[in-house]
Amino acid sequence: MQTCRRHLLLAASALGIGGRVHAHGNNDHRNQAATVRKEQKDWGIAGDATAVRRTIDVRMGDDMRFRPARIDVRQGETLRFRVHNNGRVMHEFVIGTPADNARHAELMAKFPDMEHDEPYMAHVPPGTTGVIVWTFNRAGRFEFACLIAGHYQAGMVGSIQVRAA
Ligand SMILES: [Cu+2]
Repeated sequence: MQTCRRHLLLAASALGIGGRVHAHGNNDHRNQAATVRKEQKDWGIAGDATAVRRTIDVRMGDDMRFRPARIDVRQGETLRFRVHNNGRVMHEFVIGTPADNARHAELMAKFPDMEHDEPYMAHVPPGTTGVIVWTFNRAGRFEFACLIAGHYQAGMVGSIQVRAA
């Protein structure tokens, strides 16, 4: 138990999200994390539903692919992603820089039970749909990825190109 906690803390500090990585079954903390925090990230900031002008449906499958695999955005746009899991196993949709996602995926491979929840990610059980509203206020090339152990490594990654306004 002690070792497990230490690993989670290491994982949390490596992610720079101190205290927001929880062991499975810790529902109290998960509820707290459900409150959307607006924190500027390199790849944007949590968006308001009222600002949404475009909704993008993304499908995820057990073939470890996203459809579409590329999304083009104008800087300043707020998008609603409806993320459908058509597979039989859990998948997730996590927006980030390629470097952040790669680092995060490595941690998920080491600590498969690590829970994480942020406004730029959706964890989608089989046969269900997750929703994210995100504002792309910074231009650049970003990614969406499934960071579940083995999925990212199998190529479950898509690209987001945000064109400068
Ligand atoms: Cu997946």
